[in-house]
Amino acid sequence: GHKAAVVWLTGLSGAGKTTIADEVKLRLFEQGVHSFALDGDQLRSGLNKDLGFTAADRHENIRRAAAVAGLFYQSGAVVLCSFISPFATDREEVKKQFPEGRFLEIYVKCSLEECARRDPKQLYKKALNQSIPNFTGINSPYEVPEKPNMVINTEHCTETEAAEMVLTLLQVEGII
Ligand code: GGZ
Repeated sequence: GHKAAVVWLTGLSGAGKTTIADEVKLRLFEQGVHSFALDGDQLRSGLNKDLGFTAADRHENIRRAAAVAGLFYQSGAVVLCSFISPFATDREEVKKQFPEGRFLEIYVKCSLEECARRDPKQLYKKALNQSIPNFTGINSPYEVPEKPNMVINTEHCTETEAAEMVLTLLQVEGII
């Protein structure tokens, strides 16, 4: 068996949060571990449709995301959450809702330059042309986690290596 846990991936847009979560989800499924992935795009297209990207809206986005994560946690799943979650206070609030050792914060690190180079959705291009207000890293802040459980630098590792790092953390923490 496995324990319920919340794996919280934080980092810039394009850093690789959702990509890592998808790979971890696949690997956990192969091991018979029940996981569930939540991310900004998905929640913002439904439950959080009313929210934009001001600091207040991001705060509310994270509050609701944590509430949903809590429901899946209660069902016994390993919940993989991918949200920019740029504010340290918001991330600390989420952490408080889960028992010690059941909330793992992972900083998905990637330089702004590299994220802007990848730019899969051409959002950085638009943001740099000033056509997107409050874009993280351009005209909205990102507070780097001070004591994350793990840092994954996606400029220096493959998707597979990143997923293996997360799986190792889950093993070390006694979740799987
Ligand atoms: C940041 C934005 C913005 C602005 C749209 N700033 O890489 P993506 O496209 O697929 O994921 C990003 C997503 C961020 O949503 P989150 O819910 O994770 O943000 S937060 O935790 O800060 O509430 C990006 C897209 O939405 N996007 N506009 N202005 N990202």
